[in-house]
Amino acid sequence: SLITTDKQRIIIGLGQTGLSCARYFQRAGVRFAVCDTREAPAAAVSFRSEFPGVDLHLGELDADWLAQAQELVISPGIDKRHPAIEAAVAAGASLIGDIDLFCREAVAPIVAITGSNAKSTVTTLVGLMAEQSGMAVGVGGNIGTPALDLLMQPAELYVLELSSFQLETTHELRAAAATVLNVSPDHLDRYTGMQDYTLTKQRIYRGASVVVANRQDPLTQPLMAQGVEQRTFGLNAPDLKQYGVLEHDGEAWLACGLERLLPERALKIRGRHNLANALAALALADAVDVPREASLQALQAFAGLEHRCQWVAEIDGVSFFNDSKGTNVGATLAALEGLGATLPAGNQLILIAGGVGKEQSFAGLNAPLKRYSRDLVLMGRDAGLIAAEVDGPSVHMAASLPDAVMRAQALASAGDIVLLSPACASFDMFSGYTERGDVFVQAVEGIATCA
Ligand code: UMA
Ligand code: ADP
Repeated sequence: SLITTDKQRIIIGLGQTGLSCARYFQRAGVRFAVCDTREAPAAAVSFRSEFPGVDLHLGELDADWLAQAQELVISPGIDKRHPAIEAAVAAGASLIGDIDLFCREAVAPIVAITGSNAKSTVTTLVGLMAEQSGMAVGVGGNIGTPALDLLMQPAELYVLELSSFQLETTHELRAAAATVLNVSPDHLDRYTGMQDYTLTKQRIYRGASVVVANRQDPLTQPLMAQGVEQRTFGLNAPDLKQYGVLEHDGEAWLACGLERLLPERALKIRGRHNLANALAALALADAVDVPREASLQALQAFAGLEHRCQWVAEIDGVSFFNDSKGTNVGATLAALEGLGATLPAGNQLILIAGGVGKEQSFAGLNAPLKRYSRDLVLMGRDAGLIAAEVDGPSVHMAASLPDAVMRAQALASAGDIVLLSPACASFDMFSGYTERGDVFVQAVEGIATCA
């Protein structure tokens, strides 16, 4: 009927995603409106000048208005359990995300990457591998450029980092290759529990041609039997056609089946966890026919992303590492184990952690802390919660991150490592993990100048 055909799309959320959806609908000549639960989202002013005449509703969501839409396109930062959204859906509105819109349009094959940790590292690597081979590749999603904006450039391949928030509203991705890299507790404030969170991550496998799973993490293995080609990666020796690590002449090699590809020392990225990341990227690139030669070249050239186990300075023999992107226990575990394994005998790793704990249990940190740390420096809102769960190292409470750096430096001796890997979100003290990492680097550089 006339009434249904005249229905508009409503974009919920005026952030990066909402803006990319608005640009997409405008290009497609589709009628749409936008709303945001905030009274004054930062993008409102520029939105009004870029999209004059488009309806923009700010503040409290109105279920009746939402229910009239043909489709609701929800941003990842909004919980779809919002009462007004649930009411609109119950009244018949369909709920989709920007990734659904992207999949309707994208012609080139998609490599889709999720996981609790290492998403950005693996996404960047696969993008660099494809680029090295001369392919026109669009890299985006949770890592930064909203997926729909990638459609504005010609591409032979898309590499998408997808968060669990984005996957919640993704219905049929049909990726050429999809992976869940690892699953450990994160964002549990948005999910009813680990099962809910894991199932959300596994939505990435829907309709995939090749599934890449982590042999050492059962939660990454597709739960539904679906007859798709499965490849695996892991830090143990691989079966035929699988990706893993082979020991040869006392050295660890990246390998595919029995074929040795690169020795560990040829990589610039450090730590065992980065071997797993390299293997996952290779498996994905192989699955979409990026020439192996180009992939291995890109892998050797990659020095890692900022704020991920990044070496900052060595002062009086003490090495400082910035892992501000370690925003959950799983990430901090990987950083502790990855760097701890490189400590000279008798030396310790002093961890700086704390912030917003996102309802995680911190008990998992105890094993590596017992092995590698005599001192632990805590800061931020949930420092007390962490202190209550760890036993082993002496706990030192810091008033700020620069204070934490000073305390850590005072405790450290030559050969030790000081690692910022908070296992927490940063929003109690900083605008985000980038600012937190920058403050850490500044504090370390301050010490370096005094030293
Ligand atoms: N918000 C409201 N009301 C609204 C809409 C948003 O309060 O109506 C709040 C959200 O709760 C959130 C903020 O506004 O605090 C931003 O939310 P958004 O959905 O508008 O975010 P975008 O600007 O569209 O950015 C999103 C991703 N952000 C989130 O998932 C929170 C970006 O990932 C992503 O780069 C971008 O889309 C492009 O795809 C950021 C992120 O923090 C880096 N991701 C989380 C993570 O990595 O852990 C999942
Ligand atoms: P994401 O995009 O998923 O947050 P990043 O590549 O930005 O992932 O890395 C985030 C953090 O995860 C890093 O700071 C590091 O501490 C940790 N990390 C890196 N690789 C792994 C891995 N294979 N397993 C667990 N944690 C990892």
